[in-house]
Amino acid sequence: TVDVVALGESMVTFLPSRPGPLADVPSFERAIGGAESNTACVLAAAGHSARWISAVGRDGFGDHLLRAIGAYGVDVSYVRRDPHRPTGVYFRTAGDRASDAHEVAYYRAGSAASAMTTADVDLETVRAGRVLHLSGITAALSPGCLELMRELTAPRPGRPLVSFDVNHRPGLWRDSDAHGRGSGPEVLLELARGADLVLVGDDEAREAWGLRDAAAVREALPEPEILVVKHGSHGATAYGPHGAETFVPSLAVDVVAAVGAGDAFAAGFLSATLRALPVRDRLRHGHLTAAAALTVPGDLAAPPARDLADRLAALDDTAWG
Ligand code: KDG
Repeated sequence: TVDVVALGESMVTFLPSRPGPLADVPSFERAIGGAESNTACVLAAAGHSARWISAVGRDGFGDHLLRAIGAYGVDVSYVRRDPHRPTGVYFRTAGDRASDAHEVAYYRAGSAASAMTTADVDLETVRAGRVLHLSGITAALSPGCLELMRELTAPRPGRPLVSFDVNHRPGLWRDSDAHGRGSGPEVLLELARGADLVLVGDDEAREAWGLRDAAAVREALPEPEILVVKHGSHGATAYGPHGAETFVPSLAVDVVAAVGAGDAFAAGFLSATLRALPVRDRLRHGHLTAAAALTVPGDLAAPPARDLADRLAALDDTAWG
């Protein structure tokens, strides 16, 4: 059995050659992005078996994504090639380091991945791992993708551990009501309720659901066995069964770009979950892996070597702030 299956859209990402607003950036460098494949890449780099399921166009960008994600050791053999629709791409600015306010320009409407449905994705393959990692981005892509997300988060005997990173992207939900999908926040809450592990930023919870603190998020989301609320550079709190609550501070690093840090955090947390480590260590592995992503301009950074990460995670509380 493969450790982790991640399903979601990946895009060729264009990173700016210099800071500033999109209107002023003269050139971009090609990289790869996609929250779920980012998590799969980091897990594969950390020594886990990982599979990414999606669709890409029969175009050069699709070739590049398969090659680049495959090069991390992720199994890309189940990614569908769509002869009629293109691979999605997006451009972004470097943003300002402190607030990570960056501009994003997506060119993904009508993409191959947005056309995924329960009918053309092999659900057995999607459910074949120990963990199925999903994110709220997929639900925003199209009615068909939303239906797929509902199917994968529905209760089902013997299903893998379903991990759901809320990833609220307001820009992708703009016309959702008009398309009969409900509002983004409503849908994200509904999907989160069906997952076993939910990861959410306190900023997202505030923006999407108007929930002011982590305890309020747990109250609104009592169903998942584990709920992780991330407090940015401050730390993260995990809520477990029977009211268990564990807070672990973040590592202090000089942030280069925050994009991809959430995906890396998920990978570190999942890696430690797959190894059945205690919750405190899962959070610590999340922070260690996120720190690697925070200190590079792109989404993806190599995670710390497992031995080193285990040693750092085992340090006593004083070393962890
Ligand atoms: O988490 C990083 C992602 O935001 C990025 O890679 C692009 O998947 C992406 C999205 O839809 O925003």
